[in-house]
Amino acid sequence: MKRLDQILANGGVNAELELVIKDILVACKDINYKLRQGDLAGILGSTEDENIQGETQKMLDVISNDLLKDTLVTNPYVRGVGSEEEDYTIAANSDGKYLVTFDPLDGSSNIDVNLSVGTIFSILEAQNNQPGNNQEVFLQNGRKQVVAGYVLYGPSALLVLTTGSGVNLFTLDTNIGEFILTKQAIQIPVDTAEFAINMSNQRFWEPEMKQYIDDCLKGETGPLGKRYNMRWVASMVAEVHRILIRGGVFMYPYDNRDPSKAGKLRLMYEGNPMSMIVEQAGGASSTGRMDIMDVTPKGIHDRVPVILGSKNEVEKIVGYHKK
Ligand code: P6P
Repeated sequence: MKRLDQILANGGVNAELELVIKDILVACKDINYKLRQGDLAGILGSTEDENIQGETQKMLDVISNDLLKDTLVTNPYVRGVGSEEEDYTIAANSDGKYLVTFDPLDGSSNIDVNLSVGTIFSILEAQNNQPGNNQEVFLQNGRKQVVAGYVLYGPSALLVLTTGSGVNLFTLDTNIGEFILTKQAIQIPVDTAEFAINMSNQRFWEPEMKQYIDDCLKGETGPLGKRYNMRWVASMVAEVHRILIRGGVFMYPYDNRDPSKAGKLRLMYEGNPMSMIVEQAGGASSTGRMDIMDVTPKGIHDRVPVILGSKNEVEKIVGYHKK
């Protein structure tokens, strides 16, 4: 059974980057411990505060964010961090090489009902000497990511990680506090008959998305010629993990509830890291009109429409947007 550090050493990850990844995972192990305490530690429920996204913060959103932030800002190789829960990017060390963006607890609306949540993270290299509290240094497209990963706090605590040469899955052995390699070089099935979308937003979608879902629902006698199944967990990490393991397509498309926003999900710490993971596992990831990782960010909290998963199905959906 190989431990994470053995895989990183073999994966050509330099010692500095390895330390950044390890610090992220130190915080994630602590988040995992606190999640499993739940009500016993009195840390479920919401705070009185709203984050910059306009979402009410759960207590565990704040706890998870602080654990990651406090660990990373003291790492000598980190220039700065950007978080879904922080208004602005935060400076760490002016001579640090790496920038870390994260959604500390994705899917946190599920916490109070004991469903899966996760931490999503992405690592970029600073391309100039700007300090980490200047968001400009973060604004690189997803192709520039050197690491992407998530920790899924489910029945098992799982780490999915890519450093640019495939996707590996690790399971947390809580007896020794180590992530153990349990699946190597994951490949997403290129075809699927399972889609994940929040159907209650249907009336707000663009016609192209409405048409694709309508055609899915027509089943075997419709233009797509097969019977589709549907899932919606309201936790992107759980949906992406299901897709990595058995295929599928996840969509949070543009909708016109707030025309000023390109979508609900955020580019820098949801769209980009999940797109790197999915593409590294042989899947595809698109806004519907271009690859997500080719989108040029203008701000750390930019939104993006997300269509990702089984390659052939994503290409089909992109085809609807090109008609
Ligand atoms: P809705 C969680 O808040 C999240 O950012 C993703 O993890 C998830 O896929 C989506 O939003 C759920 O959104 O509108 O269905 O609650």
